[in-house]
Amino acid sequence: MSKVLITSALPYINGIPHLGHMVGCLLPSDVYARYMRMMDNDVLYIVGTDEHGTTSEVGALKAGLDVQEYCDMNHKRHYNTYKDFGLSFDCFGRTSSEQNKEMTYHIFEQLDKNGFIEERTMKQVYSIDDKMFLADRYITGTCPHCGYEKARGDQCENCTKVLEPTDLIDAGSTISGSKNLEVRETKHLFLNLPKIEPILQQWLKTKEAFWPEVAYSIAQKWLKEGLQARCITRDLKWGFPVNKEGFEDKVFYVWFDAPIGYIGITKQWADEKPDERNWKDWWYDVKDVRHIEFMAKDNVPYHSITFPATLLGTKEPWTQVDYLKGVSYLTFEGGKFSKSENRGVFAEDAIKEFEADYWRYWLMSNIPEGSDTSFTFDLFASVVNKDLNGVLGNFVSRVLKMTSSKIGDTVPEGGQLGELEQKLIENLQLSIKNYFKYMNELEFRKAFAELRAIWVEGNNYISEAEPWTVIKEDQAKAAMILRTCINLIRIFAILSAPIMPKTAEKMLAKLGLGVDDIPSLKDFDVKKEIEFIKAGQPFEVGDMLFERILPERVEELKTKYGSKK
Ligand code: B3M
Ligand code: ZN
Repeated sequence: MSKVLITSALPYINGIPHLGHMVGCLLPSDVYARYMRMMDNDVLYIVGTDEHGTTSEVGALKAGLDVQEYCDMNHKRHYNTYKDFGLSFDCFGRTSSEQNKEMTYHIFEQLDKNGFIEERTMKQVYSIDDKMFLADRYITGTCPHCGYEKARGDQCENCTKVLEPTDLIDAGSTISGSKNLEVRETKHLFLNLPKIEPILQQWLKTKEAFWPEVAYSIAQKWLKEGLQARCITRDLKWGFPVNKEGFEDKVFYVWFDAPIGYIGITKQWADEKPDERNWKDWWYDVKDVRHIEFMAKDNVPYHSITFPATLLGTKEPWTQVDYLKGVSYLTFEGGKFSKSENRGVFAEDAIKEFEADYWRYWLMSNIPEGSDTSFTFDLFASVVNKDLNGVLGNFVSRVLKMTSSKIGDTVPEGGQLGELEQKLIENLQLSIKNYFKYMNELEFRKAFAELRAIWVEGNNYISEAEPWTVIKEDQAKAAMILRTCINLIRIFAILSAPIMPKTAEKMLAKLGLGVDDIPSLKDFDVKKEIEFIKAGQPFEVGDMLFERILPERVEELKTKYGSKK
């Protein structure tokens, strides 16, 4: 059994997750975690909320709560949403935990001891009207590199270049809108990235063959531009107070302790059962762990450069990322999701419209792996109607209804697999091999196109085998065909479980089976599985698996979620 450590980027506590967040890191990490478990790996899947920074302070202020209360409340809200979406994390932790504080302090001390931390007096933007230093994302202005007018003080979303707030042209406070800003001097701590660069370069070389193009090229682009020391402290109240003399009134920058959060959350998980679990088995001086990280593309520089450099700078044997899945953006009808403009589908609302598996399937089979992808209700409805209701749902209901009406409510007896079934097995063997290959390579679009092709095989088979005609002359043969189709339902359920866990459960339940009956995928052999369910097993026709989304409903949804204004 291999150990696979899976982490999703930790969503900001103040953000309301929309479909873009779901597909950017949360869903792919879950689908992969489920698949890796089914492949018999020892999986640890970590998610949690990223809680520090000005955004939380401002969010709490707006909500009229203190920051801790605000974070407690939102942490639960995030947790519930992700549970509703079927995320199967082992721990949903928090970057503000005591465990993470301990890790952050330790890592900082090591960096400092090794000479990678330096003090600098710097100029920082102070908002006179807001009476506070404005951190990073609370300053917007024009990007000096690409001219984008809404660039944030920490990074330009448009060209992905990392910025210092003072780089921005015509900057203003996003809290009050005030341009009454002045630059004041303040003392801060910096992570000396140029000094760590040689070890980082060496480490990065070992990753070229393993990282997807998107991630590796972003990392290389960053290196080419030249690394600069990064400020890792802030003049804020909410955060971990800096554990260094003279800096106690400052806190660590949110991006310093956020990725350390993966380790901190693992410790939270281990602390729940100290006799059984040890965080070090996953993070410290271990050779048998493969670490896969999932994130949206704007997070790639931090995870391919800053965080690895932070860990390398400790000169301790930390587990580093082995594969970094960077995902492009999902847009909403070609534009941005915006809560304030009531535009786009947010995860909490999505689940009230359709069960999680509708979204899981659409998002994962359309995941923006290459360029950005646009969500539209027309596309959504067309995929649900064609793939889920049409190809998969229709097959299941057709097979069970036909068997029930022509023979009865138990799996029919008689006949033996013939030539057509051999051909079916061969086709499935090939498609399943490809499906597993793409899943192993984290090529989700290709994987789910293959899954769909597997369902199509079932439809092709029944059309060709024509049990409704055969039954008139050869009862036994018709029974064998329908039995084979019922076995296909089980096979489809098993293979669909990583992307549509609830649907898989429903399909199995129709056949009197539960999720515990799902076999390992490791030695999955269609030849054996196609005859797994024997004659005599009772089944239930039940409801259709998926509803059809009618044009009127599509129009309603478009109006409700701001597709048309
Ligand atoms: N919260 C940024 C984001 O959600 C940040 C990720 C932290 S991962 C350690 O885009
Ligand atoms: Zn830019």
